This record gives sequence, C-alpha cells and structure tokens, in this order.
Amino acid sequence: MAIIQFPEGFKWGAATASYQVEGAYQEGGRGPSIWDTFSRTPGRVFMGDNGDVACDMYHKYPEDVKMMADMGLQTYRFSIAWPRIIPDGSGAVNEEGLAFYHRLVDELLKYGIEPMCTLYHWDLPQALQDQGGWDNRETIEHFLRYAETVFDSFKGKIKLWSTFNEPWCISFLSNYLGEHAPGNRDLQLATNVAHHLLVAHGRTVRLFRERGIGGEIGIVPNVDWQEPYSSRQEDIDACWRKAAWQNEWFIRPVMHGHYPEKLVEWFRGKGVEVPILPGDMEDISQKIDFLGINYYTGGVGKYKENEGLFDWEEVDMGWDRTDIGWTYYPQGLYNFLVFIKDQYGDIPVYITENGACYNDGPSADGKVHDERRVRYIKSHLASVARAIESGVNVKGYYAWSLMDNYEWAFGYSMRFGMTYVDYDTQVRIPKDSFKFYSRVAAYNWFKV
Ligand code: JJW
Repeated sequence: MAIIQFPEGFKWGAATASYQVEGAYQEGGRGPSIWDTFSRTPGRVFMGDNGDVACDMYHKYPEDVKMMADMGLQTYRFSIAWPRIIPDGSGAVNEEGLAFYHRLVDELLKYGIEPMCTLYHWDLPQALQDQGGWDNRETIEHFLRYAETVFDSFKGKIKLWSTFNEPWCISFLSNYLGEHAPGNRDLQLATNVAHHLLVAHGRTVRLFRERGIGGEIGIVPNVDWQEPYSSRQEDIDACWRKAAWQNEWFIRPVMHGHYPEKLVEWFRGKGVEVPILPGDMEDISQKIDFLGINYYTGGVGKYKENEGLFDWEEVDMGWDRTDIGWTYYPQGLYNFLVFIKDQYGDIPVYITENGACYNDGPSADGKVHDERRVRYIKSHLASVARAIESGVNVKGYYAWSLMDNYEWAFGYSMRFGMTYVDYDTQVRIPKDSFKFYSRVAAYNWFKV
C-alpha cells in the first residue's frame, strides 16, 4: 500500500463544456452552432443524438453547482458558448447570453468554487462556418471581438481563462479526419484551420494583457503519449511524426514561436503548406501563464510504408481499454509531463482533463459502482504526483467529467461522468468515483 500525497494548495476540479451539458439550444437568444448542424446531419453522430437538451444544465445549474459543492470541488472548468454571446458570430451582443454565465459564475462564487473559463470548446456560430469558418482569417477578428466582450464582462470575476480547447480536434479531427463538426476531409484546409486557431489564440492573449483583465490565461491541447514499438530508427521516426502532429504542432509554436520543422517538411512533401503571414509566429508565441493538458490515452506504434499520413501504424499491445476503446496507459501521463519539463521548463501546468469512459449504470441497490473509473483516476493521479516529485510544475487537476454528458460523435452512448445522468428524467446519481474524488479533494491524498 502507498499513500499518494499532493502539495498544499493543489487545486481539485472537474470539467464540462457548453454544448455537452447545457441544452436549451434555442433559449436565451442562442444562435445555431456547427454542432447543431453536424449532429442533425444523418450518419455523423451515433443514433443521431444532439445537444438540444443534453443535461439541461442551462436550467439545472443551481442544483449542479450545489452538487459540485457537495463534491468539495475547489474549481470548476466550463466553457462559454460563443453563439449565446454573439448569436451570428459577428453581429450584436446578446445580453441574455452574458447574463446566463453571470448567474452560473455567481452561483459558483457563492460556494467558493473558482471558475476556469474556456472561450472556445467547439461551438463555432454556424453563420461564421457559412463564410468558411476557421479556414477564413476573418474568423480571427470575429473571435477577438467575442473574447473582448467576454473579458470585459467578467473581468475580476473569472481569473482562470483558456482560449482554445483541444486545437488538434478543432483542426485535424474535424477538418481532415472528418469525425467532428464541420466534418471536412482536407489536409490543407485542416492545416489552415490549425494555424488560424493559433493566431487567434496568441492575439487573444495579447488582448487579455492590453486590456488589463488580470488572472491567468493559457491554451488547452489534447495530448497522447506515443511510443515506438522498437528501437529501430524507422519506428522512432514514425512515432515522432505521429506525436509531433498531435502534441507538438500546437505547443511548440506557442512556447517557442515555430512549428516542428521536420513535420513542416513532411507536410510539404504531401503538397501542404502552413499559411504563415508576416507577424503570425510572433503573435502565436505571446507568453502564456499556464499550459492546460488534456490526457486520456497513450500507445505504441511503428513504421509502415505508405500507411496513412505518417507511414505509421498502431500496434495493439493487448493493454486494457476503456469502454470507448482508448488504451489505459497511466504511465503515459507521467512521461508526457516530464517531456513538458524537458522541453519547456517550469511553465505551470493544469491537467485540464483526465478521465475515463466506463458505461456502468445503476445496480440493483440504485447506486453506480464504477470501480474501474476509481482505479483509472487513482493511477493517473499517481502519475501526476510522481511528475510533481520530478519537478514538473503541476498546479491542479480537473476530472473529466463532473457528470455524464454528450460525447460528440458518440452521442450519449459514452459516459465519462463521476455523476450518472438519467437522460429521460435528468436525475443525477453520484457514482462511487464521486465519493472517492470528494475525499481526495478534502484530504489532498489517497491510498492506492
Ligand atoms: C481523437 C478518433 C480516426 C473530449 C479521436 C476522437 C480517430 C478515424 C473527449 N475532450 O468530451 C480524440 N475527447 O469535450 C474534450 N478528446 O480520434 C471534451 N479527444 O478517428 C471531451 C476523439 C477524440 C477526443 C475526444
């Protein structure tokens, strides 16, 4: 038995995102987003599920914030839906939208729960997609105006901010692999999107400083840990490409002002160029206050000629998988955090998402015994504690998720919550992991 202990002041949180929990898709003046469109497009989302109702948090937030307080959360990570604030992306500000998030944040502050706000967790106003979305550089200007509106409204109230959640998903998953909204399959387009997001990120950070908003601002890439199957150079190189694409493509420009050069050349070999304009890299590399890391999985891969984009293929090592099919690899989180320290030094890090899909429902006793999730969280937290011992500057941890919610292309079929949601009745049932996590948040340690 071991005791895993965290430093004093380590922040314990949980995360959600607007479209995944709010519902109320036509209320309060909200305009349509690309996910309203995508989820209604036949064949895109499991069972055609959409976020029209989701967890109805738009109405149930007082009850849900109370639940967070019962859990002992010190901080809550949520996102603001751009189409609630500027329904058509570029026109008039909708005061009702701002008012909703003020009610939510006031409720959090009432219980002493610190809000961490994500500006963009995938709900692009559909009207902007109709003009090319993130492929169109003008979207950057519209985003800046949205960001400025939110900053000015919440200045002094919200002190933890992030610009973009999972830029790899917004760009490559959504515009090259076509799995998420808007569902394009075009590598040049996806590369443009990735670049424009990064420019928007950097210019938002500059705006945040210039307007004296105060607090901390960062970006939240999703990462996973890729390991070569063997020590053969071709396996190492193939895995480097895959990892550089998923992780470094978004971290290196922000931290060091340039893309991973070998990958830029690799893309060039495929006829794809990054659309860099003068001043872009300087904009992108504005100093940030923290890096948010979303980590779920890691794996092993090797070289395979002409396979996919990178001459890389996954190797199934027979490791455990969660119910969504992602490998269980807690060691990868430690490895990645140490890699951050090696590459980027003492930058403060928040684990902005970590968690697992296990679809356990209520047992005969009416409770949800998700011991696999407890094990997942324990072992990943042990990796975080170990990274802290190794000098990685990790400040806090947000479990994904507070409650079961709309898991994008998987609809409601995949459950990541520490709270079970009955979508017919909107009843919430705290799972065993909820109780485990509330003890960790209270004591700052746990036993393995
Ligand atoms: C990769 C599928 C290839 C969310 C992916 C699919 C590859 C044909 C969870 N994080 O719901 C990554 N999530 O909203 C943010 N993160 O590839 C929050 N990444 O198909 C969570 C999905 C994801 C993914 C899902």
